[in-house]
Amino acid sequence: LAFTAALVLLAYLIGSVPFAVVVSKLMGLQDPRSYGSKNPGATNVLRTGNKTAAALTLLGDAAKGWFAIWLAEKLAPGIAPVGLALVALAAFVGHLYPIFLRFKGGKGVATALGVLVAIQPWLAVATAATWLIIAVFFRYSSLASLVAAFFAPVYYVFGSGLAWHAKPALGVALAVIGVLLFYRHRANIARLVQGTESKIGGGKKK
Ligand code: NKO
Repeated sequence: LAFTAALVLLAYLIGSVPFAVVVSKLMGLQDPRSYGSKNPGATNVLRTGNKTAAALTLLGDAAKGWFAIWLAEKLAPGIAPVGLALVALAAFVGHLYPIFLRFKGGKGVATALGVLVAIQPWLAVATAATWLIIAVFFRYSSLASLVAAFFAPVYYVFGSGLAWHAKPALGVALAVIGVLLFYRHRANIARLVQGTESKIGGGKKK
């Protein structure tokens, strides 16, 4: 149990690494917390116009979600599903409330994607495809994230959740992640309702 607690703490620290801030600093860009939505995330970094920086942010923030779970499975082979679910949640919460940014982090979309990759690659593919379809049609990153966050637990239940190897704890973790994701997007939701949310590639639409 102490070992599982250590893995959860480790996952939180890994999730806390803010790639939007790190990548921006390394590439000589402004701190993403100072412009646009002020969010340290791939979408906001894209508002600088630097697609490479945005892609690296997405990759880094997703990789840490995947890595935290991969590492836990490596260090504790046969870890109980509940333990793994807590590790997944810890990595995600680390991104939202990172110790390295005085607990003011991002919205967790990319990190959740990394968690999905570690849990079930096909689930990640289906959820990312959902994100992409909404993003292409509506041009709102936040809306795409919200729709994807809604469907990820649904896909899990209708996919592996109903199978013989079902791990209910992971399904619950995904649902909690989805709820937190909505909570972190509440300003975006207000802007979407008011019609003032900024579109992908559309510059600033006020
Ligand atoms: O700056 O407030 P903003 O407009 O930036 O940003 C809103 C945005 C914040 O998120 C990001 C990360 C963008 C990642 C894009 C690719 C994600 C594709 C897969 C989505 C997976 C969702 C997982 C849900 C699990 C429950 O939203």
